[in-house]
Amino acid sequence: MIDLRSDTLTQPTQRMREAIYEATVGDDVYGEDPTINRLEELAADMLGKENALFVTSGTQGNQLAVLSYCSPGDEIIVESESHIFFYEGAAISALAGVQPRTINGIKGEMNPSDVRNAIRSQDIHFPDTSLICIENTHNRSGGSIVSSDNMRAIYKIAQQASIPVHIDGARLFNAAVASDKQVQEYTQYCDSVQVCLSKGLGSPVGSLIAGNKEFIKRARKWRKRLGGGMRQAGFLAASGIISLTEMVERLSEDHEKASRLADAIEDIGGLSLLNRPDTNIVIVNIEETKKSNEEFLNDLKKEGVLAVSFGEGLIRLTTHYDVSSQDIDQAITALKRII
Ligand code: TLP
Repeated sequence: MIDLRSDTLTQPTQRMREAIYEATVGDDVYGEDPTINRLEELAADMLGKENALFVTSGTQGNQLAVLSYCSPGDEIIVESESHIFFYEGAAISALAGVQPRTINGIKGEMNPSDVRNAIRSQDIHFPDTSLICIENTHNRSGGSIVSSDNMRAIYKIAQQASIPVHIDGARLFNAAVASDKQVQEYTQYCDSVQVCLSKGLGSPVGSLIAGNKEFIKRARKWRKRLGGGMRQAGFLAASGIISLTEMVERLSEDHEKASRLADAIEDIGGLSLLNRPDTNIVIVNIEETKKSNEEFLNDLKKEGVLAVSFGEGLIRLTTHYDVSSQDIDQAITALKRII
């Protein structure tokens, strides 16, 4: 089976398995896991922030940011198709007690003046705006890159209003590699950032959040409250170190595969792209085929290819480490056959 459902599906590499086997570990709730400490230092350094924290998942990392910055009754500004709003089970409301103020972006980019207008003024009727979130790359727009110019403009507005900015950077390294920029070109325009190790970077589990010391201290406490204080989790961190040191540059291979897949899809009558992919996500509009998403995905599965539904008439194909160039050829053939 060629599994294009998500880049979360990668299996740990041989190097990761060796690092996991050899890891020196300790109790991280006591701060005594040397491998976790090393991963957190490495991440803080790469992301240009004071401190970092190893967390169970991207969702947990995002939620820790919301919990650390906000109080119940606050409002946070999020893009209307962002993961934090769309896919996290309303955790911002269920856990942090905040309400979302959504802004429709274009390919994930919120217009800075829309952000400025959405910030609440002081009025007894209004909630306080306590956080602005940016997702980069933006999953539901097809892994599109939010430009550093857009981020700079939003960050400036946020700073003028003394509101922190959090980046959901589950795939921020994809943005950096695809735009040939250092990841800090993006992270300089935020107060905190979440990056996933378990997507294109191939680790089995884990994310990191990074920010200043005070933020990480608060997030560490929230992580513990949520039961995310792991013990000898250095086995997972060992793989995370391989992700950050050996798996970043190779993301360009995933982008190249997505681009080739997109080229072929553009030539198949009945299929069209939501956007040209900037990175590793290809969203295909199948409406013209007159098949339901379910039918289309079942037909594709019969041809040995897995994809996911991404809304009415849309399916998502995601490239990753465990998808070879030959797999892409086969996926293209499968798409042609089912049309
Ligand atoms: N995204 C998953 C699904 O939840 C949709 C996927 O297969 O793409 N931020 C972004 C932008 C994400 O795409 C995801 C995962 C997360 C956060 C959450 O990460 P995890 O799954 O580690 O909680």
